[in-house]
Amino acid sequence: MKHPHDPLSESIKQRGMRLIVIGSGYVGLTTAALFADAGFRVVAFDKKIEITKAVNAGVSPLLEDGLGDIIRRNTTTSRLKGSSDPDVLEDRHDAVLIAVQTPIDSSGKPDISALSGALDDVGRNLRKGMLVIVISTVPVGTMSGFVKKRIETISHLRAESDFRLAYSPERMSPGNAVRELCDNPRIVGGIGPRSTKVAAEFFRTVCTTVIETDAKTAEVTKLAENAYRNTNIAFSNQLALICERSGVDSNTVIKLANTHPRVDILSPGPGAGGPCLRKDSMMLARSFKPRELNLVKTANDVNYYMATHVVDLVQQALGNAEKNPSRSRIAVLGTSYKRNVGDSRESPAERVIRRMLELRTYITTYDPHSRESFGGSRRNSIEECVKKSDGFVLMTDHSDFCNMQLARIKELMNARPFIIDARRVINPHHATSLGFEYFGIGASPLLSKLARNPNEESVNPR
Ligand code: SAJ
Repeated sequence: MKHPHDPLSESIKQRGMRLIVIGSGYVGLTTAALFADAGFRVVAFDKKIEITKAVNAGVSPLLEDGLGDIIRRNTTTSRLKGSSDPDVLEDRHDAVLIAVQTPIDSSGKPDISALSGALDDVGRNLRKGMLVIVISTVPVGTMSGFVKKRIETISHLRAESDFRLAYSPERMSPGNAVRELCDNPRIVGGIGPRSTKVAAEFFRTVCTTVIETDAKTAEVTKLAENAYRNTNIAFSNQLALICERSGVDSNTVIKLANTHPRVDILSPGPGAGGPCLRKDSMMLARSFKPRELNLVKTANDVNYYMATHVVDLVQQALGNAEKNPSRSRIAVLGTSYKRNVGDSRESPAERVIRRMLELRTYITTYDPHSRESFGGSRRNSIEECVKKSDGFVLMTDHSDFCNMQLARIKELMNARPFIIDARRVINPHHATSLGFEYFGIGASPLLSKLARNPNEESVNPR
C-alpha cells in the first residue's frame, strides 16, 4: 500500500528537524554530535552535569577518536547543545532519540527504569508527526509491548499513525564510535512501515548503509550479534583450557584452525567484560527454554569462569615459588575491560582482584587508561606497580603493555618472579630466558620451557 508523503521526510532532507537525544553516554553523545554535524539542531541531554558542561565548553567528555573535533565545531555554530535541565524536554522537538542505559541485575533481570523514565518524558511532550527512536538495547518484544503502550497511554496518540516509532540498535565499538557509527551498516526497524521508512531516511543522513526491517527483528538481531561474539569467545576460552591440559598451545591451534576458510575462532582471555556481551547474552538467554539446553547462558558461565582460572594460575605460580598468597604481593596490569579503552565495567580484572584480596594478597594495579583499582592499591606506572611484587598478572592487552621492558621489570621484582599472561602478549621464551616463570591462558605449561627462538614474536592470533 502506498502511504501519503510524510512531512518528516521533507524536514529531514532540509535539515529542518530539531532533535533531542536523551542519554549522552558514548552512544548517545556520538549520535548527537554526528547528527549535528549532518546539519540538524541537536540537544544532547544527560542528567550528569559534568557531561553536558563539557559539551557546552566544546570538549568531549569521552575518549572517543575524533569526537572532540566534531563537538567543538558544532557547539561553535550552536547546532549542538548539552543540557541537564529537564525543562528542555518540553521544548519543541521533531525527533527524540533514546540512548539511556538498560543494565541487568545480578539475576539477569533487565532494569528498564531509565528507559521507562525517558518514555514518560517523551509521552508527556509528544506531538503529532514526531519521530521517536529507541537506541538502547532492549529485551525481545519491548518495542511493540512496553515502549509503545507507555508512550501511547501518556500521550493519547497512536504509534505509526499519529507519530513514528522505531528501534535502531547501535553497533559501535567503544573507542571507534564515530567511525563505526557512520560506516557500520545501521539496522532500523519501525513499529510499522511508515515508521521504518522515515527512521531509515533519518539515519541515511549520517550512516553509509541503512538496512530496513521491523522492530522485533531488529531487537533479536542486536542481542544475537553480541551473544554470537560472546559464544565464540567462550568456545575459544574452553579450547584454551583444553589446550593447557593437553600440553599444546591454543594460539597455534586457533591460528591453524582459522586457516580453514569457514572457521573464525576469536582469542581466549580472562573473560568477556564490558557492558554489552554478557548483558545482551543474558537478555537473549531469558527468552529460551528449556534452561538446561541454553547454549548462550553456558557461554556466559564459561567466560565468567576464566577469572577463577586466572586466580588458580596465580596460586599455582605462588605454590611453585613456595610463597603464600597472604604474604605475597601481586601486580595487576590493566583494569579496564578491553584494549586501549578506559571503561572498566564488568572487567574480568575486578573478579581477579577481589578474589586475591579475599586471599589477603597485597594487590597493586596500573592502567594507563583507567583510574579504577577495584580495591587494589593504584600506581602510576608499570614500574611502580611491579616494584617488590612476586608476580604480575597482565589482564588487559593495552598497547602500552605489548612492548614492556621485561629485563628492567624483572630487576624491580622479588626473587622467583612469575607472569600470568591472560592476553598472550608476552613472548614466553623471552620471559623464561630472563628468569620469569611464565603462565599464559591457553599456553601449555611446557611452552615456556621449549627451546625456540627467543626473538620470535608473541603468538597472539589477533
Ligand atoms: N574479547 C576476548 N577475545 C576476543 C575479543 C574480545 O576475550 O577475541 C573480550 C574483550 O577483551 C572484552 C570483551 O571480550 O573484555 C568484549 O569486547 P568486544 O570488543 O568484543 O566488545 P564490546 O563489548 O566493547 O562491544 C560490543 C561490540 N559487539 C560486537 O562486536 C558484536 C560492539 O560492536 C557493540 O556496539 C557493543 O558490544 C554494544 O554496545 O552492544
